Amino acid sequence: MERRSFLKMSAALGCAASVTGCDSSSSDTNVTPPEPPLAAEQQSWSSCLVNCGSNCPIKVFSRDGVITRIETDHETTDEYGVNHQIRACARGRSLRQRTYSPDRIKAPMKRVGKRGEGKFVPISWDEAASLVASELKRIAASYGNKSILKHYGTGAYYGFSSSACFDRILNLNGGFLKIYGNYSWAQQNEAAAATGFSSTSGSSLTALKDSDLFLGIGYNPSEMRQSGSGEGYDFLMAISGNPSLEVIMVDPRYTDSMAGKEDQWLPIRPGTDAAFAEAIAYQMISSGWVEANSRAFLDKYCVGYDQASLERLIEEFRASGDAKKLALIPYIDPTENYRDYILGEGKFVAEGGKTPAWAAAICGIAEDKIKQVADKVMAARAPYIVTGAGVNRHANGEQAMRACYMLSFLTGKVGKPGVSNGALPSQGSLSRAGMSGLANPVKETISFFTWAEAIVRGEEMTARKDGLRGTPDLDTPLGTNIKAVFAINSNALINQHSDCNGTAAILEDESKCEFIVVCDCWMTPSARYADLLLPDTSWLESNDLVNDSYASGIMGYLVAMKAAIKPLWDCKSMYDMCGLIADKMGVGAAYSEGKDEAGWLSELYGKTRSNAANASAIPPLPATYEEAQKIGVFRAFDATPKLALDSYINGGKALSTPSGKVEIYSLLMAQKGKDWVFNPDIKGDDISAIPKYQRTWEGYEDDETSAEYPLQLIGFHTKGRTHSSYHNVPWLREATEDAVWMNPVDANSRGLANGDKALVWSSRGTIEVPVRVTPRIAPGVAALGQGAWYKPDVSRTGPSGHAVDVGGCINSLTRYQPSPFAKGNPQHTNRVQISKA
Ligand SMILES: Nc1nc2c(c(=O)[nH]1)N[C@H]1C(S)=C(S)[C@@H](COP(=O)(O)OP(=O)(O)OC[C@H]3O[C@@H](n4cnc5c(=O)[nH]c(N)nc54)[C@H](O)[C@@H]3O)O[C@H]1N2
Ligand SMILES: Nc1nc2c(c(=O)[nH]1)N[C@H]1C(S)=C(S)[C@@H](COP(=O)(O)OP(=O)(O)OC[C@H]3O[C@@H](n4cnc5c(=O)[nH]c(N)nc54)[C@H](O)[C@@H]3O)O[C@H]1N2
Ligand code: SF4
Ligand SMILES: [Mo]
Repeated sequence: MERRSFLKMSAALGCAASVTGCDSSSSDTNVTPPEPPLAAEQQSWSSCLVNCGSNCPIKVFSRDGVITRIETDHETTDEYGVNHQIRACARGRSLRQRTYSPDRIKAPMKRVGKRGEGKFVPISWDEAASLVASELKRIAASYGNKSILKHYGTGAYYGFSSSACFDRILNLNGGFLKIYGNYSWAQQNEAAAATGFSSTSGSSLTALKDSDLFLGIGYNPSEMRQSGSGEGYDFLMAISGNPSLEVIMVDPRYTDSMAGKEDQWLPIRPGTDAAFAEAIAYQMISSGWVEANSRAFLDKYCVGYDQASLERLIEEFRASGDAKKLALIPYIDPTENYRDYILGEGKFVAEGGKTPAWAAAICGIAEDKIKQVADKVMAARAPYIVTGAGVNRHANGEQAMRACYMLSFLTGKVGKPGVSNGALPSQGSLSRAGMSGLANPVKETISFFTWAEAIVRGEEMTARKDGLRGTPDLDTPLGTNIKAVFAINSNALINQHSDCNGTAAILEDESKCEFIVVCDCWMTPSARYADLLLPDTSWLESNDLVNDSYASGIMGYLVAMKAAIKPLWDCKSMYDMCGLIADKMGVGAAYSEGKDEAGWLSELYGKTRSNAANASAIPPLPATYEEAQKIGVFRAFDATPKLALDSYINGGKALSTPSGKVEIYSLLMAQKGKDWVFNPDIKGDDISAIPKYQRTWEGYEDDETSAEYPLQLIGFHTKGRTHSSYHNVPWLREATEDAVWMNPVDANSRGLANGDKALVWSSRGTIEVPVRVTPRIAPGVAALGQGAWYKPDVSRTGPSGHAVDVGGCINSLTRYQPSPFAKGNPQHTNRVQISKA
């Protein structure tokens, strides 16, 4: 019965997927005529667990084992700040189509062709589990556990049946190589920590009610936090609730976060925010404003503003007798201070001051506009500045973020109502208990971004050269290349990592990495590079307990998910598949701790329910998980404004920097800048203790590449996908155009009109995409939504000398070049040329 209705369902979906070829009024014989309902419709709660920062609840209707329709949360009276609805965006609402997508991986599969060719044969779960168990044993014995990598992957924010199940089996095998950092925030996390806070510790958006100036730099919550209760909605409510707030947005693109809601859009050249920020600082300092208004704040709460500040720090460290502090003294150079750098004084005389005229020539924002912004920042009673992660995903994103963070501190008002610290706004959350991945005996970690390099030269990678962590000293190498990769809910094996063509070449060499496991639901570009494919159940087939995720806006929530349908085909949950592998490894009992899915869910629910942090949930969490599944959604909204650095400025609690203060002069950066080695051939590959605008490879000022590749290309996070997730949903491909944005000036000079097919190429690859000619992008800059699926057409060679990627994946163009401090991904720093295809 179930199979019969599913087949019927597929026919109906096939029709929906190709709207143009399917006319309901015609005599199309492929359409199965509707039949009377077979059974009553059931309703259950699921959740969209993609990495957009929210986990929106999804209401799933099914009949006779088949999903019939999807609705969103509309359970409440939708009063903002009280019980507003957590409505899913277009992506979540397309989950029925995604669940029944024809490219679902339906059974475990083993590679038969060459790696990357995409040829597989189905195998049994028994064979799949045995293969993983034996390969784990073999590779650990031959190369050591450090050679087994669990790769970055963010496709499914499950609570319990998550990729942590793989951590368990890998740890029960003696451990694995872990990664630090992430593709989202690598540079900004390090930049913020070096300065003295977390990159998500900004004042909450409810604090905007007390502000009079909002300066958003690369901040686009309307597109990247789309949930009905997400940051985009909080932002809209905050700015519309404060009509006297002036909103200035700095972005190469005119984003949906503007769309008429801004007072001013300043189109900036990518990678030049530091120059813009420094010119504002120049105005603030050279006019005497800082001396008169914020000098006392800088002296009390920060180190490194001027020479005297650093001299005092040396004295203080000397007097402390603390060995760690004493060891840092040689790294403190008082002549290398922020004030002198900005004004072009002291050792910076030859460089000159960072004047608005200097910055304008770099960042493309006119000198008088920069001066106006500086005047507004100085005049504001409560300036709220936020720097988005688009600024961090650049060649020297660390410096760019730090340069922008400085502006808030120069005002001397951080800690006051309505003021923030430049970081992303704090969010609300309910917390849920999760399953432990068990202890990992391997101590070394590599930057998430350097994994493919570690397949080639992990052996010799060190802390000093490659930012390795967990080694005894700067020069002890990792000692092994990566020999096995587990890519679990990850498309970063190729699609989301930089330089697809370069990565493909590394992965295709089967002598290098010997075993690649991909666990996914769909046949993605990364899945093609697997040796073994493990088909996971999708969210709508799963029971789980999830919270709002990590950036869901001020509203916190929990969703008690209940499988709407049984696992499709031969798919298994990660918990169950890893259970089979654990059995083959002979560690089944240690893996499961004697619990099945229901046992785990009930235990985790119990812990979640007794967590005092969830006491504000509405409705209150009932006694059992089964009861919670009937209710589905629990929410909490705390409207009390959270202020950035409140506990430090207003509460006297020291920061976690070596000085305990906000470090304008970062001691850790000073230390690593001196101790680590950098490549002098790579422009901008060094670490400076004070934030500095830097010329970087393929930046606006890179004259080595500007003639051949005259356009700067940035990626952005598009509404049509979450990264590569949801790319295979035809409805979304129709709803959101994937086209490269070009300014009319750049398009006209190339004879390109709206909708024309164009080739975009860098030295790393060529893609083919349509053109969108729009004044919403700065001249000289092109922009492309990231995440489209890499699809090289080997029958065509592009101007770069590579097969043309007709899928239009931006990572066919991006460069693999770890940033200096975080060793992070500079995926928005690219130079390209574009011509008619
Ligand atoms: N050029 C460029 N590249 C970028 C970025 C950029 O801005 N520009 N952004 C970067 C950022 S910020 C990030 S976070 C990364 C994201 O990179 P990834 O973490 O790889 O994110 P996704 O592309 O969403 O891929 C997630 C994978 O999980 C799979 N998946 C979804 N649901 C499930 C499930 O239930 N079970 C299993 N097993 N698998 C599932 C999806 O099919 C998909 O293959 O990309 C980075 N790459
Ligand atoms: N719809 C949707 N939402 C998402 C995601 C998605 O893929 N799709 N991904 C999620 C994830 S994992 C993450 S990490 C976040 C990413 O969120 P962000 O990192 O904030 O997203 P981006 O689109 O990369 O960048 C934000 C803005 O910065 C701008 N920008 C790029 N370079 C520069 C620059 O040099 N200077 C300035 N001033 N602006 C610049 C871009 O034009 C863009 O408007 O989004 C999350 N939300
Ligand atoms: S993609 Fe994000 S905003 Fe959209 S439904 Fe999913 S969780 Fe919600
Ligand atoms: Mo991300």
